[in-house]
Amino acid sequence: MIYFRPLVLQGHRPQDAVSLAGGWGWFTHAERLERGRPPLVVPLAQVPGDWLAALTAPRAPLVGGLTMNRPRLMGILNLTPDSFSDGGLFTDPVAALTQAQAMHAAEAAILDIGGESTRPGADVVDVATEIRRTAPVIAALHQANPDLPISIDTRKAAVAAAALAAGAAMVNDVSALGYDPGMAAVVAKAGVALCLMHAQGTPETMQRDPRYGDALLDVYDALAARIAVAEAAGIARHWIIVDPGIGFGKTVAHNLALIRGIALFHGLGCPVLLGASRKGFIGTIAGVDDPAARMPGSVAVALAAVAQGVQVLRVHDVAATRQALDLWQALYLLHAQTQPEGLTR
Ligand code: HH2
Repeated sequence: MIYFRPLVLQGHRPQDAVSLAGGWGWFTHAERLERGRPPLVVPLAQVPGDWLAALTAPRAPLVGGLTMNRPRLMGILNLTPDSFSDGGLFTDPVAALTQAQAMHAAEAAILDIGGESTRPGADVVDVATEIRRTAPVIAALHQANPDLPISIDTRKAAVAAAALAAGAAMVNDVSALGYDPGMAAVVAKAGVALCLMHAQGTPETMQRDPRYGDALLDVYDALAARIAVAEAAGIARHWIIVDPGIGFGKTVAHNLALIRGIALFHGLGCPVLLGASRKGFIGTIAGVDDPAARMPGSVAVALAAVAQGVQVLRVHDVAATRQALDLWQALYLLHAQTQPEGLTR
């Protein structure tokens, strides 16, 4: 198979450029990728029509009218005792709601709430515990801020169903419907957004010698297959968002290849989400052990992703990432003649 990764730029654009996914990026060339061959830069005229259509079609709003024509922040709220960076900080519902309000005030467009750590080596949490951790906080948060979309970060159908009943509007499944056979039906019936994240293996074992033929192309193929599974289960494509799953069965080199090439995933025709915040590869490269001290590296990765048209950034440090994005937008987007509607804040 041959793949086409758009070489995304922003700001003043040449006349022959096409918009990436109806958003802020544009491109005039793509990288033609094929297993076993060196990459080749080709002009638009050599990008097949089906790839061009998928790469350029404006994306549907995600949840609650959340348009995908500017970068959006998804604030992370882990209601767990053992998450790798914020474990134990928000197990008290009052602390959780305070943190949620702070992320909302810092302009998180959506909150991702989880009750089970999926860090490498984490144990599975039983359904009742996961529901007890998440559903009451989602209900309280939804009541206080009905306009703030909430995503439930779970692999389990019953947890997703309880969260949706409590007011969540999106399901974030790090197993991409692969863990619980009942998950697809819950999402399809509710008609809500679904994040399909790539993982190789399960959290318990995934970091034991992960291997790929070509990490970028293998993850692309795997996500395409999971989209097909979701669609076959009755989940409309416009509800789906894809995520390469940084750190889920990946070495540092795999993570870097995926982030460097992330614009390829626009070819799947869905919004792209990146969750790199505070993750281990940032600590390894920057030499920072404490996950909470990895904000600067996380922000650097976030900006690299928006420069490739990534629509949703899943982050712990919402205010810091927002500030960086404001400056990035001022430099590269707001001055351009062809800025998308509604970019000005
Ligand atoms: N990463 C984590 C959890 N959920 N969901 C998506 N879509 N993408 C990700 O990269 C992702 C995710 C792991 O990070 P975190 O929630 O901070 O930690 P833990 O799993 O230890 O709770």
